[in-house]
Amino acid sequence: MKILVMNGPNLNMLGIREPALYGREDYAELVRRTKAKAEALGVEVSFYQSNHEGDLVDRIQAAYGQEDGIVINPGAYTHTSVAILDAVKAVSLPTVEVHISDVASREDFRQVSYIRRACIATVMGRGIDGYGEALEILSEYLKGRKE
Ligand code: CA2
Repeated sequence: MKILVMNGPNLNMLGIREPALYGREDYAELVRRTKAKAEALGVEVSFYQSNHEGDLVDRIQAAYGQEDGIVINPGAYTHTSVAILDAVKAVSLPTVEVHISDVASREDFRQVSYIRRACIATVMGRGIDGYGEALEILSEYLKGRKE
C-alpha cells in the first residue's frame, strides 16, 4: 500500500515560529515521525512539500495510478483552493485532510475548507502526530476496500 503525504505552503518553516500553534518540531521531524508510523503500519510513504499551488496540483495528478491514497495538509490553500479540490476529485484517490492546529477554533477564514468535501476524514489539532493518525485512518480504509 503506497501513500503520498503532502504539505502545502510554509509547512517547511515548522518549528521556526508560532510554537503555541504548530509545536516546536520542524518539518524533518514531521517526516521522521510519520515514516516511523508508516513502518509500524506496514505502509509505504512518499513525502512532498511545495509552496506553489500548481506544483501541488501536478503532484496530486502524478499520484494517479501510482499511489493508493493521499494524506494532505494544504496549508493556507485549504481555505482558498478549488484547484486542489478539483485535482483530488480528478484522481479519485481516498484522501485524508490534516491540520496541525485546531483550525475549527481559529479565525473564521480558517474554518472554510475547500478540500474537505473530497476527503474521507479530517484530523486537526493533534500536532504533527496528526499525520500518523491520518495514515492509520487511510490504511484501515484501504484495507477495508481490498477485503
Ligand atoms: O494547522 C495547520 O496545519 C494549517 O494547515 C497550517 C497553515 C495554516 O495556514 C492553516 O490555516 C492551518 C500554516 C502553515 C505553517 O505556517 C507557519 C507559520 C509560522 C511559522 C511556521 C509555519
